[in-house]
Amino acid sequence: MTRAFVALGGNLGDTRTILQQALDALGMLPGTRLVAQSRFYRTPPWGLHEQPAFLNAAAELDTVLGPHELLDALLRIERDAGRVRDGERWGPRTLDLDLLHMDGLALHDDRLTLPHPRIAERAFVLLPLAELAPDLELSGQGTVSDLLANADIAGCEPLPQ
Ligand code: PH2
Ligand code: MG
Ligand code: MG
Repeated sequence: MTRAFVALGGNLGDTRTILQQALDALGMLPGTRLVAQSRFYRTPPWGLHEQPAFLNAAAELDTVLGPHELLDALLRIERDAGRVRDGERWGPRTLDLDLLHMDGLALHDDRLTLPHPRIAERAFVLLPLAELAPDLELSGQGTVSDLLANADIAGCEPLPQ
């Protein structure tokens, strides 16, 4: 069993429903348990500004899946939510699931880098992740709460529950 963290995001369609369905789908993966989910945050678009605001969240999983099996599962859940991958980099999307970290694992290949290399610069990842794992050490980057203390969280707000 490995502890894993996944970032969820989207800004096309009924994102609140899409994110909750994705969280449920994560918990139903083979050999996988959804340990915790963060609140949902409304966040200003990062990278490409002329697009609707995003909703972002994070999930904590226990899984027997290996990193590439889990990645394949995330891509399948994205496709099931109607994600099309012909759009712009950083452009609008119905559902984005990014594997952030798996306990004890550092790897880099053509499909996957762990920990995810761009967590430190993204408040929309750090805010929900800090609810689940403030003391998590992202090898080479620092702890989640240290990174959040240096992040620009302007415009990021939790949705009323
Ligand atoms: N995802 C992107 C690009 N920009 N901005 C926010 N606020 N949230 C996201 O999830 C996001 C983004 C590409 O994956
Ligand atoms: Mg992403
Ligand atoms: Mg992605």
